[in-house]
Amino acid sequence: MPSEHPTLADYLASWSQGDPVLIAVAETISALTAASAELSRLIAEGPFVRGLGETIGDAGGGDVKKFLDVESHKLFKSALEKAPVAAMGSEEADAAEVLNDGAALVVAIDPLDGSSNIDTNVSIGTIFSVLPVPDGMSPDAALLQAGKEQVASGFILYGPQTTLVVTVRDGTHIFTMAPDDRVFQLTRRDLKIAPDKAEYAINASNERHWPAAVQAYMRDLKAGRDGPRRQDFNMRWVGSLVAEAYRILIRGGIFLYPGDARKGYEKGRLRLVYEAIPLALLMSQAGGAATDGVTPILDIEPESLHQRVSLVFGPPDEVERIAQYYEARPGDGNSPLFSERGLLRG
Ligand code: FBP
Repeated sequence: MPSEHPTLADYLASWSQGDPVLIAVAETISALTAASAELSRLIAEGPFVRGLGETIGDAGGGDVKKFLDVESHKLFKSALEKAPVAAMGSEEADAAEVLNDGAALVVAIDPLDGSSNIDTNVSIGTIFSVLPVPDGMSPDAALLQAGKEQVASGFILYGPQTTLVVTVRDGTHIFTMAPDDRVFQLTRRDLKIAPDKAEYAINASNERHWPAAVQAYMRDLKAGRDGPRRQDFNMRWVGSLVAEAYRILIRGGIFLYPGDARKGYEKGRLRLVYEAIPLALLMSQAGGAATDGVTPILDIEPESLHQRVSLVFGPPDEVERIAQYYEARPGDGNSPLFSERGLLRG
């Protein structure tokens, strides 16, 4: 009798069906999750490992580099060296790193998202995007393909449970790591984002810097049942993108990290290639949507590995509603494609 909770390995084997390209994707996901199981153990050791949450440098643009950021990068790099991966583009390295010449895939990765939360014992995670290397394309260029070209993406959440949220373009599924044998097992198949949860996630301390479109949208949400939405909204802000994404996949709600008027935040805070793009595929496979406020994240052609982007995700109707606020304020949009879409629509 098939198990109620098939393992990740079983799921990937039955999905890949002996196809060499799909087997390469499966091997890559297995390598990533094996490293994540090790990382989860290291995180759980917390105060027993000297300096785990220690800041060891400034990564620029409001980011600090912690000991655990560097350790996570090393763990994933050494795991991917043994997978069919030509290059890895990581938040923790300035340029893409070559792994296996001629291999079929590349991986973009944020080895440890939410690292400002390490020492507060709050959920953190690893986000990854798997892309093909088309014939004649260099691995560097392959890392900068639009998100719609991804063959797989996912994140591992190190929280009360260690959980993998993954898509191989066959729905978005959750695998939970069993505490005894540390094997990932399918615990939720084919997630679908709830369309109408009245909950938002945004760092409200930046309100005065937001574009007028976001200020107007948020004013309408906060007006609750006395405002145009005619219902009260709840707020959550964990400060770990992976935790917000997980909550929204599980119970709905909307996430915004818009570009704003602060120096260095004009294009937002989050990274396009290894944060927004993989999350956007997970969202779309779960019936949701992700944009930079206006343009679908999966359609954006990245220009550089560490590029920042405004990010909005959640149920499609709410994401579209936010686009309308931007469109109602021409010139206020932070998206370079704002006027293009306006023109297209016109
Ligand atoms: P890192 O990738 O450097 O960990 O930073 C990303 C992040 O921590 C996200 O997880 C989170 O959504 C955001 O920054 C929080 O930013 P802020 O502190 O401005 O609210």
